[in-house]
Amino acid sequence: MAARPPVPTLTKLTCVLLVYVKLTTQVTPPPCNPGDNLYAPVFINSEVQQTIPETLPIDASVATLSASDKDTLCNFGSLTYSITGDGSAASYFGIEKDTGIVSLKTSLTNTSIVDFTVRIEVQDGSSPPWSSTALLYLKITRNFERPVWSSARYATNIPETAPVLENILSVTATDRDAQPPNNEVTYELVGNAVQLYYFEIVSSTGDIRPRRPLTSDTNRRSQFDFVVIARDQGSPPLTAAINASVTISVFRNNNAPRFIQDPYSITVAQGLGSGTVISVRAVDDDPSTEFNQISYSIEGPANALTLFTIDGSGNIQPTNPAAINSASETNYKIYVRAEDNGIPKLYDIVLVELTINRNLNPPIFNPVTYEETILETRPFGDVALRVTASDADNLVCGCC
Ligand SMILES: [Ca+2]
Ligand SMILES: [Ca+2]
Ligand SMILES: [Ca+2]
Ligand SMILES: [Ca+2]
Repeated sequence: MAARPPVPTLTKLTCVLLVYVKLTTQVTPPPCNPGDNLYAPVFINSEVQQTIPETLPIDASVATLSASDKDTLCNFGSLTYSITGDGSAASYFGIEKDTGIVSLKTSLTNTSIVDFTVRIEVQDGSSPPWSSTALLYLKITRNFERPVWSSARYATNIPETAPVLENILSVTATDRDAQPPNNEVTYELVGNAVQLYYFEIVSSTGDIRPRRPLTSDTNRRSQFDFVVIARDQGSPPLTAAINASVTISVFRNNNAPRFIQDPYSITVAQGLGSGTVISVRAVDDDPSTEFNQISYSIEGPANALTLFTIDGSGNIQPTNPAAINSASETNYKIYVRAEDNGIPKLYDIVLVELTINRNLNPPIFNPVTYEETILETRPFGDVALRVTASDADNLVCGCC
Protein backbone atom coordinates (compact mmCIF):
# COMPACT_ATOMS: atom_id res chain seq x y z
CA MET A 1 0.00 0.00 0.00
CA ALA A 2 1.27 3.51 -0.88
CA ALA A 3 2.42 5.75 1.97
CA ARG A 4 0.13 8.58 3.01
CA PRO A 5 1.23 11.94 1.46
CA PRO A 6 2.25 14.79 3.76
CA VAL A 7 -0.42 17.37 4.66
CA PRO A 8 -0.10 20.35 2.28
CA THR A 9 0.26 23.89 3.47
CA LEU A 10 -2.69 26.32 2.98
CA THR A 11 -1.07 27.92 -0.05
CA LYS A 12 -0.43 24.60 -1.75
CA LEU A 13 -4.01 23.36 -1.01
CA THR A 14 -5.57 26.45 -2.67
CA CYS A 15 -3.59 25.80 -5.78
CA VAL A 16 -4.70 22.15 -5.96
CA LEU A 17 -8.40 23.11 -5.69
CA LEU A 18 -8.09 25.56 -8.55
CA VAL A 19 -6.66 22.87 -10.79
CA TYR A 20 -9.47 20.48 -9.91
CA VAL A 21 -12.18 22.95 -10.82
CA LYS A 22 -10.59 23.53 -14.15
CA LEU A 23 -10.54 19.79 -15.02
CA THR A 24 -14.17 19.31 -14.02
CA THR A 25 -15.25 22.04 -16.36
CA GLN A 26 -13.53 20.31 -19.29
CA VAL A 27 -15.45 16.84 -19.11
CA THR A 28 -18.98 18.23 -18.57
CA PRO A 29 -20.96 17.61 -21.82
CA PRO A 30 -22.46 20.61 -23.52
CA PRO A 31 -26.15 21.13 -22.88
CA CYS A 32 -28.41 19.22 -25.24
CA ASN A 33 -30.06 21.38 -27.75
CA PRO A 34 -33.37 19.98 -29.04
CA GLY A 35 -32.41 21.39 -32.38
CA ASP A 36 -29.68 18.76 -32.58
CA ASN A 37 -32.29 15.96 -32.73
CA LEU A 38 -32.19 15.67 -36.49
CA TYR A 39 -33.85 12.33 -37.09
CA ALA A 40 -37.02 10.54 -36.08
CA PRO A 41 -36.86 6.85 -35.23
CA VAL A 42 -37.70 4.56 -38.16
CA PHE A 43 -39.00 0.99 -37.89
CA ILE A 44 -37.23 -1.58 -40.03
CA ASN A 45 -40.65 -3.10 -40.77
CA SER A 46 -43.61 -0.87 -40.06
CA GLU A 47 -46.11 -3.69 -40.58
CA VAL A 48 -45.54 -7.26 -39.46
CA GLN A 49 -47.90 -10.23 -39.67
CA GLN A 50 -47.58 -13.24 -37.41
CA THR A 51 -49.65 -16.33 -36.63
CA ILE A 52 -49.49 -17.82 -33.17
CA PRO A 53 -51.38 -20.64 -31.47
CA GLU A 54 -53.78 -19.85 -28.71
CA THR A 55 -51.77 -22.20 -26.49
CA LEU A 56 -48.64 -20.06 -26.69
CA PRO A 57 -47.14 -19.95 -23.18
CA ILE A 58 -46.96 -16.76 -21.14
CA ASP A 59 -43.75 -14.76 -21.76
CA ALA A 60 -43.16 -16.49 -25.08
CA SER A 61 -41.81 -14.18 -27.73
CA VAL A 62 -44.25 -13.26 -30.48
CA ALA A 63 -42.23 -10.94 -32.72
CA THR A 64 -39.53 -8.30 -32.62
CA LEU A 65 -40.13 -4.86 -34.13
CA SER A 66 -36.89 -2.94 -34.25
CA ALA A 67 -36.34 0.66 -35.15
CA SER A 68 -33.26 2.81 -35.67
CA ASP A 69 -32.44 6.49 -35.17
CA LYS A 70 -29.46 8.12 -36.83
CA ASP A 71 -28.93 10.70 -34.14
CA THR A 72 -25.74 10.35 -32.18
CA LEU A 73 -25.83 13.37 -29.92
CA CYS A 74 -27.19 13.29 -26.40
CA ASN A 75 -29.89 10.67 -26.16
CA PHE A 76 -31.58 11.74 -29.36
CA GLY A 77 -30.86 8.35 -30.87
CA SER A 78 -31.79 6.19 -27.87
CA LEU A 79 -35.07 4.39 -28.38
CA THR A 80 -37.92 3.30 -26.13
CA TYR A 81 -40.69 0.99 -27.30
CA SER A 82 -44.24 0.80 -26.01
CA ILE A 83 -47.61 -0.64 -27.00
CA THR A 84 -50.27 1.97 -27.52
CA GLY A 85 -53.17 -0.08 -28.93
CA ASP A 86 -55.38 -1.29 -30.50
CA GLY A 87 -58.37 -2.45 -28.51
CA SER A 88 -57.37 -4.99 -25.91
CA ALA A 89 -54.02 -5.81 -27.49
CA ALA A 90 -52.11 -4.13 -24.69
CA SER A 91 -53.85 -6.43 -22.22
CA TYR A 92 -52.49 -9.55 -23.87
CA PHE A 93 -49.13 -8.44 -25.19
CA GLY A 94 -46.20 -6.57 -23.76
CA ILE A 95 -43.06 -5.16 -25.32
CA GLU A 96 -39.56 -4.96 -23.96
CA LYS A 97 -38.94 -1.21 -23.95
CA ASP A 98 -35.29 -1.38 -24.93
CA THR A 99 -35.40 -4.11 -27.61
CA GLY A 100 -38.85 -4.11 -29.24
CA ILE A 101 -39.42 -7.76 -28.41
CA VAL A 102 -43.16 -8.42 -28.17
CA SER A 103 -44.23 -11.24 -25.90
CA LEU A 104 -47.41 -12.71 -24.53
CA LYS A 105 -48.39 -11.63 -21.05
CA THR A 106 -51.96 -13.00 -20.75
CA SER A 107 -53.14 -16.41 -21.92
CA LEU A 108 -55.00 -16.34 -25.22
CA THR A 109 -57.22 -19.17 -24.13
CA ASN A 110 -59.11 -16.63 -22.04
CA THR A 111 -60.48 -14.90 -25.11
CA SER A 112 -62.03 -15.87 -28.40
CA ILE A 113 -60.42 -13.01 -30.28
CA VAL A 114 -58.85 -14.32 -33.45
CA ASP A 115 -57.12 -11.17 -34.75
CA PHE A 116 -55.14 -8.60 -32.81
CA THR A 117 -53.62 -5.39 -34.12
CA VAL A 118 -50.77 -4.42 -31.81
CA ARG A 119 -49.85 -0.77 -32.31
CA ILE A 120 -46.27 -0.12 -31.26
CA GLU A 121 -44.67 3.23 -30.74
CA VAL A 122 -41.00 4.01 -30.53
CA GLN A 123 -39.69 7.30 -29.13
CA ASP A 124 -36.27 8.80 -29.12
CA GLY A 125 -34.77 10.46 -26.07
CA SER A 126 -35.42 14.10 -26.88
CA SER A 127 -37.99 16.25 -25.16
CA PRO A 128 -40.46 16.35 -26.59
CA PRO A 129 -39.60 13.00 -28.23
CA TRP A 130 -39.85 12.14 -31.85
CA SER A 131 -41.71 8.92 -32.50
CA SER A 132 -42.81 6.39 -35.09
CA THR A 133 -45.51 3.76 -35.12
CA ALA A 134 -45.57 0.18 -36.36
CA LEU A 135 -48.40 -2.33 -36.55
CA LEU A 136 -48.11 -6.00 -35.59
CA TYR A 137 -51.00 -8.05 -36.96
CA LEU A 138 -51.46 -11.22 -34.96
CA LYS A 139 -53.70 -14.10 -36.03
CA ILE A 140 -54.54 -16.59 -33.30
CA THR A 141 -55.04 -20.17 -34.38
CA ARG A 142 -57.58 -21.91 -32.27
CA ASN A 143 -58.55 -25.58 -32.10
CA PHE A 144 -62.23 -25.53 -31.30
CA GLU A 145 -63.52 -28.57 -33.16
CA ARG A 146 -62.93 -32.30 -32.93
CA PRO A 147 -62.61 -34.39 -36.06
CA VAL A 148 -65.89 -36.04 -37.01
CA TRP A 149 -66.07 -39.34 -38.84
CA SER A 150 -67.83 -39.57 -42.18
CA SER A 151 -68.77 -43.07 -41.10
CA ALA A 152 -68.14 -44.84 -37.84
CA ARG A 153 -67.88 -48.29 -39.43
CA TYR A 154 -65.87 -49.46 -42.34
CA ALA A 155 -65.69 -52.92 -43.88
CA THR A 156 -64.27 -54.45 -47.00
CA ASN A 157 -63.63 -57.84 -48.56
CA ILE A 158 -60.35 -58.49 -50.24
CA PRO A 159 -58.71 -61.54 -51.77
CA GLU A 160 -55.65 -62.93 -50.11
CA THR A 161 -53.81 -61.92 -53.26
CA ALA A 162 -54.49 -58.21 -52.68
CA PRO A 163 -51.32 -56.33 -53.74
CA VAL A 164 -49.03 -55.10 -50.99
CA LEU A 165 -49.12 -51.33 -50.32
CA GLU A 166 -52.15 -50.78 -52.54
CA ASN A 167 -55.12 -49.06 -50.96
CA ILE A 168 -58.03 -51.33 -50.05
CA LEU A 169 -60.10 -48.93 -47.96
CA SER A 170 -60.10 -45.26 -46.93
CA VAL A 171 -61.45 -43.84 -43.70
CA THR A 172 -62.36 -40.17 -43.51
CA ALA A 173 -62.93 -37.66 -40.75
CA THR A 174 -63.33 -33.91 -41.14
CA ASP A 175 -62.61 -31.03 -38.79
CA ARG A 176 -64.59 -27.81 -38.98
CA ASP A 177 -61.90 -25.56 -37.56
CA ALA A 178 -61.13 -22.73 -39.92
CA GLN A 179 -57.39 -22.91 -40.02
CA PRO A 180 -54.67 -25.50 -40.28
CA PRO A 181 -53.26 -27.25 -38.41
CA ASN A 182 -56.38 -27.29 -36.28
CA ASN A 183 -58.43 -28.76 -39.13
CA GLU A 184 -55.80 -31.17 -40.36
CA VAL A 185 -56.65 -34.74 -39.43
CA THR A 186 -54.31 -37.66 -39.09
CA TYR A 187 -55.24 -41.28 -38.56
CA GLU A 188 -53.85 -44.01 -36.35
CA LEU A 189 -54.63 -47.68 -36.82
CA VAL A 190 -55.00 -49.60 -33.57
CA GLY A 191 -54.93 -53.38 -33.43
CA ASN A 192 -52.94 -56.24 -32.02
CA ALA A 193 -49.45 -57.09 -33.18
CA VAL A 194 -50.57 -59.67 -35.73
CA GLN A 195 -53.12 -57.36 -37.30
CA LEU A 196 -50.64 -54.52 -37.52
CA TYR A 197 -48.12 -56.93 -39.00
CA TYR A 198 -50.32 -57.34 -42.04
CA PHE A 199 -52.03 -53.94 -42.38
CA GLU A 200 -51.14 -50.27 -42.04
CA ILE A 201 -52.76 -46.88 -42.49
CA VAL A 202 -51.35 -43.83 -44.23
CA SER A 203 -51.72 -41.36 -41.38
CA SER A 204 -52.21 -38.31 -43.57
CA THR A 205 -54.84 -39.82 -45.90
CA GLY A 206 -56.60 -42.62 -44.00
CA ASP A 207 -55.76 -45.14 -46.73
CA ILE A 208 -55.52 -48.67 -45.34
CA ARG A 209 -53.41 -51.21 -47.18
CA PRO A 210 -51.67 -54.57 -46.71
CA ARG A 211 -48.09 -54.35 -45.54
CA ARG A 212 -47.28 -57.91 -46.46
CA PRO A 213 -48.66 -60.64 -48.73
CA LEU A 214 -51.67 -62.12 -47.01
CA THR A 215 -50.79 -65.45 -48.58
CA SER A 216 -47.86 -65.52 -46.15
CA ASP A 217 -50.27 -65.85 -43.24
CA THR A 218 -49.89 -69.51 -42.38
CA ASN A 219 -52.90 -69.28 -40.07
CA ARG A 220 -54.98 -68.18 -43.05
CA ARG A 221 -56.94 -65.67 -41.02
CA SER A 222 -60.14 -64.64 -42.70
CA GLN A 223 -60.90 -61.48 -40.72
CA PHE A 224 -58.94 -58.56 -39.28
CA ASP A 225 -60.56 -56.04 -36.92
CA PHE A 226 -59.17 -52.62 -36.07
CA VAL A 227 -60.15 -49.28 -34.66
CA VAL A 228 -58.90 -46.01 -36.09
CA ILE A 229 -58.20 -42.86 -34.11
CA ALA A 230 -58.76 -39.55 -35.89
CA ARG A 231 -56.69 -36.74 -34.41
CA ASP A 232 -56.32 -33.12 -35.48
CA GLN A 233 -53.03 -31.26 -35.43
CA GLY A 234 -54.04 -28.50 -33.04
CA SER A 235 -52.17 -27.73 -29.86
CA PRO A 236 -53.24 -29.61 -27.91
CA PRO A 237 -54.70 -32.02 -30.47
CA LEU A 238 -58.30 -33.16 -30.33
CA THR A 239 -59.48 -36.64 -31.26
CA ALA A 240 -62.82 -37.70 -32.67
CA ALA A 241 -65.38 -38.45 -30.01
CA ILE A 242 -65.36 -42.12 -30.99
CA ASN A 243 -62.97 -44.39 -32.78
CA ALA A 244 -64.06 -45.82 -36.10
CA SER A 245 -64.18 -49.58 -36.52
CA VAL A 246 -62.65 -51.32 -39.50
CA THR A 247 -63.26 -54.92 -40.51
CA ILE A 248 -61.24 -56.46 -43.30
CA SER A 249 -62.45 -59.83 -44.52
CA VAL A 250 -59.94 -61.85 -46.47
CA PHE A 251 -61.28 -64.49 -48.79
CA ARG A 252 -58.86 -67.16 -49.70
CA ASN A 253 -58.37 -69.96 -52.21
CA ASN A 254 -59.67 -72.59 -49.86
CA ASN A 255 -61.04 -75.07 -52.37
CA ALA A 256 -59.36 -77.04 -55.10
CA PRO A 257 -61.30 -77.85 -58.24
CA ARG A 258 -62.83 -81.33 -58.22
CA PHE A 259 -64.08 -83.36 -61.13
CA ILE A 260 -67.74 -84.27 -60.91
CA GLN A 261 -66.91 -87.79 -62.12
CA ASP A 262 -63.90 -89.99 -61.56
CA PRO A 263 -62.93 -91.76 -63.69
CA TYR A 264 -64.46 -90.96 -67.03
CA SER A 265 -64.72 -93.70 -69.64
CA ILE A 266 -66.18 -93.93 -73.09
CA THR A 267 -66.13 -96.33 -75.99
CA VAL A 268 -66.25 -94.89 -79.46
CA ALA A 269 -66.21 -96.43 -82.85
CA GLN A 270 -63.17 -96.28 -84.98
CA GLY A 271 -63.36 -93.56 -87.51
CA LEU A 272 -62.94 -90.55 -85.30
CA GLY A 273 -63.35 -87.07 -86.68
CA SER A 274 -61.88 -83.94 -85.19
CA GLY A 275 -64.86 -83.27 -82.93
CA THR A 276 -65.21 -83.78 -79.23
CA VAL A 277 -64.73 -87.34 -78.07
CA ILE A 278 -65.68 -86.81 -74.45
CA SER A 279 -66.24 -83.85 -72.12
CA VAL A 280 -65.09 -83.59 -68.54
CA ARG A 281 -66.07 -80.98 -65.97
CA ALA A 282 -64.75 -79.83 -62.63
CA VAL A 283 -66.24 -77.44 -60.09
CA ASP A 284 -64.62 -75.14 -57.52
CA ASP A 285 -66.48 -74.26 -54.34
CA ASP A 286 -64.70 -70.97 -53.71
CA PRO A 287 -67.26 -68.16 -53.93
CA SER A 288 -65.03 -65.61 -55.56
CA THR A 289 -64.05 -65.49 -59.20
CA GLU A 290 -60.51 -64.83 -58.05
CA PHE A 291 -60.29 -68.43 -56.96
CA ASN A 292 -62.92 -70.49 -58.77
CA GLN A 293 -62.01 -70.08 -62.42
CA ILE A 294 -60.98 -73.45 -63.82
CA SER A 295 -58.69 -74.23 -66.70
CA TYR A 296 -58.12 -77.70 -68.12
CA SER A 297 -55.02 -79.34 -69.52
CA ILE A 298 -53.87 -82.80 -70.46
CA GLU A 299 -51.41 -84.02 -67.89
CA GLY A 300 -50.20 -87.16 -69.71
CA PRO A 301 -49.08 -89.74 -70.60
CA ALA A 302 -46.92 -88.91 -73.59
CA ASN A 303 -49.17 -90.45 -76.27
CA ALA A 304 -52.20 -88.67 -74.82
CA LEU A 305 -50.33 -85.36 -75.01
CA THR A 306 -49.57 -86.11 -78.65
CA LEU A 307 -52.96 -87.36 -79.76
CA PHE A 308 -55.47 -85.29 -77.79
CA THR A 309 -56.20 -81.75 -76.78
CA ILE A 310 -58.70 -80.22 -74.38
CA ASP A 311 -60.42 -76.85 -74.58
CA GLY A 312 -61.44 -74.41 -71.88
CA SER A 313 -64.78 -76.14 -71.41
CA GLY A 314 -63.29 -79.58 -70.83
CA ASN A 315 -63.98 -80.98 -74.30
CA ILE A 316 -61.38 -83.56 -75.38
CA GLN A 317 -60.68 -83.74 -79.08
CA PRO A 318 -58.22 -85.74 -81.16
CA THR A 319 -55.47 -83.68 -82.69
CA ASN A 320 -54.78 -86.26 -85.41
CA PRO A 321 -57.84 -88.48 -85.96
CA ALA A 322 -56.27 -90.31 -88.87
CA ALA A 323 -53.39 -91.49 -86.72
CA ILE A 324 -55.80 -92.86 -84.13
CA ASN A 325 -58.01 -94.52 -86.70
CA SER A 326 -55.13 -96.30 -88.38
CA ALA A 327 -53.57 -97.48 -85.14
CA SER A 328 -54.29 -100.81 -83.54
CA GLU A 329 -54.50 -99.40 -80.03
CA THR A 330 -57.96 -99.75 -78.61
CA ASN A 331 -57.54 -98.20 -75.20
CA TYR A 332 -56.17 -94.78 -74.38
CA LYS A 333 -55.65 -93.38 -70.92
CA ILE A 334 -55.81 -89.61 -70.72
CA TYR A 335 -55.04 -87.82 -67.44
CA VAL A 336 -56.70 -84.42 -67.30
CA ARG A 337 -55.80 -81.62 -64.90
CA ALA A 338 -58.26 -78.97 -63.73
CA GLU A 339 -56.66 -76.06 -61.88
CA ASP A 340 -58.02 -72.83 -60.46
CA ASN A 341 -56.61 -69.31 -60.66
CA GLY A 342 -55.39 -68.98 -57.08
CA ILE A 343 -51.83 -68.26 -56.08
CA PRO A 344 -50.65 -70.94 -55.74
CA LYS A 345 -53.07 -72.77 -57.98
CA LEU A 346 -55.00 -75.72 -56.60
CA TYR A 347 -55.90 -78.62 -58.89
CA ASP A 348 -57.48 -82.02 -59.39
CA ILE A 349 -56.53 -84.76 -61.84
CA VAL A 350 -58.91 -87.32 -63.36
CA LEU A 351 -58.43 -90.38 -65.54
CA VAL A 352 -60.28 -90.53 -68.84
CA GLU A 353 -60.34 -93.96 -70.47
CA LEU A 354 -61.10 -93.94 -74.16
CA THR A 355 -61.83 -97.25 -75.87
CA ILE A 356 -61.82 -97.43 -79.63
CA ASN A 357 -64.09 -100.12 -81.02
CA ARG A 358 -62.33 -101.31 -84.10
CA ASN A 359 -64.56 -104.41 -84.65
CA LEU A 360 -67.36 -102.61 -86.36
CA ASN A 361 -68.57 -105.29 -88.77
CA PRO A 362 -69.90 -108.77 -88.31
CA PRO A 363 -68.81 -111.52 -90.64
CA ILE A 364 -71.18 -111.95 -93.52
CA PHE A 365 -71.74 -115.25 -95.36
CA ASN A 366 -71.37 -114.99 -99.01
CA PRO A 367 -73.34 -116.57 -100.40
CA VAL A 368 -75.82 -116.95 -97.66
CA THR A 369 -77.53 -120.00 -99.21
CA TYR A 370 -75.78 -123.20 -100.09
CA GLU A 371 -77.16 -126.32 -101.67
CA GLU A 372 -75.21 -129.48 -102.20
CA THR A 373 -76.15 -133.09 -103.00
CA ILE A 374 -73.85 -135.76 -101.70
CA LEU A 375 -73.74 -139.56 -101.97
CA GLU A 376 -74.77 -141.56 -99.01
CA THR A 377 -71.51 -143.39 -99.35
CA ARG A 378 -69.48 -140.21 -98.81
CA PRO A 379 -66.70 -141.03 -96.35
CA PHE A 380 -66.65 -139.57 -92.93
CA GLY A 381 -64.45 -136.59 -92.73
CA ASP A 382 -64.74 -135.76 -96.36
CA VAL A 383 -65.59 -132.15 -97.14
CA ALA A 384 -69.23 -131.93 -97.89
CA LEU A 385 -69.57 -128.24 -98.40
CA ARG A 386 -67.44 -125.09 -97.91
CA VAL A 387 -69.12 -121.95 -96.75
CA THR A 388 -67.45 -118.59 -96.92
CA ALA A 389 -67.90 -115.41 -95.02
CA SER A 390 -66.10 -112.07 -95.03
CA ASP A 391 -65.53 -109.31 -92.49
CA ALA A 392 -65.29 -105.68 -93.56
CA ASP A 393 -63.03 -104.77 -90.70
CA ASN A 394 -59.66 -104.13 -92.09
CA LEU A 395 -57.53 -104.65 -89.03
CA VAL A 396 -56.25 -107.88 -87.64
CA CYS A 397 -56.33 -107.44 -83.95
CA GLY A 398 -54.20 -109.98 -82.18
CA CYS A 399 -55.89 -109.47 -78.86
CA CYS A 400 -59.46 -109.81 -80.19
CA1 LIG B 1 -33.75 11.31 -32.99
CA1 LIG C 1 -59.80 -29.26 -34.67
CA1 LIG D 1 -60.30 -72.63 -55.70
CA1 LIG E 1 -65.45 -107.57 -87.22
